[in-house]
Amino acid sequence: NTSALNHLLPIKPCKTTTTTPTTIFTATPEVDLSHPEAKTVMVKACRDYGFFKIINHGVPFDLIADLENHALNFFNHPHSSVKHMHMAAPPHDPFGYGSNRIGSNGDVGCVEYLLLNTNPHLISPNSLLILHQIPMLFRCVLEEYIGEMKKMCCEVLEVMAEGLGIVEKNALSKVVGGEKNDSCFRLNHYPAATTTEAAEEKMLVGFGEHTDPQIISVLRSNNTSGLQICLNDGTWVSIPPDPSSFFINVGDSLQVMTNGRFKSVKHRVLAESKKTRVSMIYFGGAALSEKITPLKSLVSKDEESLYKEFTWLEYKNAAYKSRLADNRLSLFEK
Ligand code: GA4
Repeated sequence: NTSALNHLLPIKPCKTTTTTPTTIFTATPEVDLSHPEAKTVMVKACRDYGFFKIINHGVPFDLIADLENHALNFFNHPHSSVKHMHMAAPPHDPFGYGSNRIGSNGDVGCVEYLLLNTNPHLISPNSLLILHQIPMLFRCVLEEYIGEMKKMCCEVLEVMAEGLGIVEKNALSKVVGGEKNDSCFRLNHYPAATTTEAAEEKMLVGFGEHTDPQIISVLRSNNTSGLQICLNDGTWVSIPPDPSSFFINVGDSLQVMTNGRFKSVKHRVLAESKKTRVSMIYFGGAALSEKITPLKSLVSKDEESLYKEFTWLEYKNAAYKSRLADNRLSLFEK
């Protein structure tokens, strides 16, 4: 039975695609959380794109650089014991170390990653294994960074609630800031495209198109291009890298909580660069038992929910059974 051993094979199934060069998007909305107009800019960005960036955020650059260096160090060691342990890890736990395969349903990408639960109460076996194997210093930096990301997520969601005219300041932030939040963290390492691929103007699919199932995602990458978002009219645009800012994606859960006012942004990573790309993403998720439903304080009494009732656990289970590019929310639309 070869399929049972598939996850042990060190494969390199990088899909290549030749696409016409994508337009560079120069209109990424910029939000300075301390600016009085932050809430207005943010809400408009969430409606128009489901995407914006946070500038002047106050997360120490040294912490960001430290984490990036630890990540590079890890990924640049092909014989790391963690990687080998994970080649043999059960395929049904999507957490831990992975390369080339995304999720468990056959999606592939030219990426190596570490995927970890951030809530110690909700940690999967593979997440735990990783945390026990990586150097202590790496783990400390990781924990500190994750702490900063949780704070940032809450701050963003507070400003957002205010912008939406919701009186309860923490109506959104309490969902990801709660004790039982099911958030996760991902370090992605995209190798540079080879010169042959570059010469042929082929772009490697690093991470195929998808939306994030959670509430919001906070992404930081090094100074390497590759991230693209899909605009409402279906065109794909490249986001110029900005290592000093954080990019925020609206996820499916927030689309539901705003009853479709905000759109979860379809995005992907195409390696079009001659440089290695490193990204670190915090996915702010609700508690498993949380009902993902339009906020009462946002919709009027006679406005009907566009979605069936479901909990984050139900949505997450359905999402993890889907393929990366699937429209996961359509299963829950009324
Ligand atoms: C996309 C957002 C996060 O990276 C992630 C991904 C998860 C995985 O890599 O295992 C999923 C993907 C993501 C959505 C659909 C399913 C699950 C891969 C996949 C095919 C960690 C998440 O929560 O959902």
